Amino acid sequence: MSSFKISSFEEYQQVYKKSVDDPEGFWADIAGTFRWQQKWDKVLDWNFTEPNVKWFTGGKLNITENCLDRHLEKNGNTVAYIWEPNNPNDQTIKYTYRELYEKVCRFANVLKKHGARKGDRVCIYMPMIPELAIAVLACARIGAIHSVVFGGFSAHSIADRIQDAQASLVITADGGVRGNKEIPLKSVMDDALELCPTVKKVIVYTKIKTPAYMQRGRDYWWDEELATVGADCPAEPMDSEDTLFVLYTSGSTGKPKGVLHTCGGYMVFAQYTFENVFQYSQPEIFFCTADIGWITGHSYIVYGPLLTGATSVMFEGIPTWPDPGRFWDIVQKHRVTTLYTAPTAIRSLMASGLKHVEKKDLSSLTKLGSVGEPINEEAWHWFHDHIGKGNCPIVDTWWQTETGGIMISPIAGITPTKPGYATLPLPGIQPCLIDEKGQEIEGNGVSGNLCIKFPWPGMIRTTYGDHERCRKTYFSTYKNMYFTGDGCLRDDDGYYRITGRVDDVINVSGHRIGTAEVENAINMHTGVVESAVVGYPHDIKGQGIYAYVITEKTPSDANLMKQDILMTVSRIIGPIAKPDKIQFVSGLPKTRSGKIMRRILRKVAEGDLANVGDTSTLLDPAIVDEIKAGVIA
Ligand code: 6R9
Repeated sequence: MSSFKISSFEEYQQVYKKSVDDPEGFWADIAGTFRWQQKWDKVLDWNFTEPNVKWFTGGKLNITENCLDRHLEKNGNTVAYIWEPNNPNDQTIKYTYRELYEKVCRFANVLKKHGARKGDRVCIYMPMIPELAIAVLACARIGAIHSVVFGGFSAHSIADRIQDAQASLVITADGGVRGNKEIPLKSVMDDALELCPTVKKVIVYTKIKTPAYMQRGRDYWWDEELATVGADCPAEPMDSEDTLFVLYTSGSTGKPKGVLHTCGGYMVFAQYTFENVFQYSQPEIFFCTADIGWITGHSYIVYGPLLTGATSVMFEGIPTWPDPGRFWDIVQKHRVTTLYTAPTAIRSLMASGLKHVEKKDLSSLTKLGSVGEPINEEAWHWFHDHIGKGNCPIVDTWWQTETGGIMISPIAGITPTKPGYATLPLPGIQPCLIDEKGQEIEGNGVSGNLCIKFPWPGMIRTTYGDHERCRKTYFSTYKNMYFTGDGCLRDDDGYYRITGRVDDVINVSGHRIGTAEVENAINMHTGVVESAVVGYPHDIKGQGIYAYVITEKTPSDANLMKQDILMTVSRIIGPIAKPDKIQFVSGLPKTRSGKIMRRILRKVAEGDLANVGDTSTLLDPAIVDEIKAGVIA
């Protein structure tokens, strides 16, 4: 179908060069392989000062016609999803492209029946079941903007996101199961909805048959509604630059922002990156272990694979249940060829020992992928040797919610790899390293802040409802550059190695968490005066969360107060943001202007007490000794 799959390293180099010399021609060729209702007039319009980025303007399309309709004639009976349930004894479900198409169209009609129209925001809060993908695609079918909220977020977090997006409709389930835990999704959503007057309708899928409160006139059962609508649903014509979705992510400030992606560019980029990086062709079986609540799931469980006509595994559960061999059982059972997972999962499975790997038949695997955080060499080698048996290339893919798809990564089997390196930019991507003064650092064997100097189709267009925030966050640090927030090294071969965030974002088990967000949550707890949160190296999670907390008075039961703080953070954000360590302190190291010196707090949290550096500019240098003395190892 496509004509953009690179097949050798020489070709990569040539195509890369072409993509820099003539970016518009390069992307136009790729875009030409899609189904457009009307061709674009102009490939690209841009400046990074406002910023204003528009791709394929004047073009009309619907991404679901490219994900579904265009496969029907020849590949309608190809399996789109192999759904693996949480409980290995339950039934696997397979949906062909035709079945998926039918389910999407019918559910899209349910959304229409309940008033959803092009441009309306729909919040989706569901477990990892096929209906989640169906809900996402049904929104896209009618031009409604989906905002998927990860099933692990609290009512408070959901409410924030619904309010920010002013969503009018919610799609959820009675509950979900992960491992041996049941999550009462509807009940959490009901708490959120108390704070969300914009939501008029809620569609509820029955998954675990847990009792659910169903408010008359607001809440409707998914299955019952399906029976009331027709099967046909024409795809809404969308402009290239109409919004496809919003996905909230954490930044340096307390409030998560809605990263906004548009229809045409995101579509082109999702398929281009999927097909090239993973070198996908039928009948390979692709398994991305992410949750659709994160960007990785959006681009490489839903859109990228479906646009490509791929067969993917969607997994409801967690890697460690019923035992830490679950991923390998799934690989064996479904003859998975490509496994795309996160370093944190690799490290945790590595820690549980080879006994869970040894008896599994992993011979179907030909390619491996990693995403979400830097992969340490030990984990890389374990993945390579014990899962890939030494003959599967690993693609270490660097990208972000804001980039829409993979940016810097090996092309599987084509780019020579190096442990810990995301290697080289994909054709069409122009990264650069910038020094403190804002100057580009040329040459190799250098490091700096990672920026991108030319637009690509999948990039963020704005932060929902607050364009100024988008400009400030990404386009104001360096002139005419998109700033990623990551530090990066380019070695003597020109290979890129991402070294981690240089802002106040920490990466816990591959999840982005803003330190300010966690601080705000802790500060909401009664008796807390102030707090400061930093990341520290954690063997399994990559980074752990270390919180320094000042209390009004010495807690009578310090342990209980710590538990209470954890409960508060769970309530306000979700369990993923719970600090690993809490240290009560009487003060924080502040400069005379009142700024917290996080550098010092980081050093202490890392256990590097000898190197906290100069403390003479602090308001109260003595506080550092107290903090050092109380450090939690
Ligand atoms: C896709 C995704 C983005 C941040 C990013 C960076 C880190 C992602 C990485 C990586 C090193 C990789 N990150 N992939 N760091 N090597 N291969 O994870 O999006 O959740 O928005 O996180 O994750 O720090 O800036 P998102």
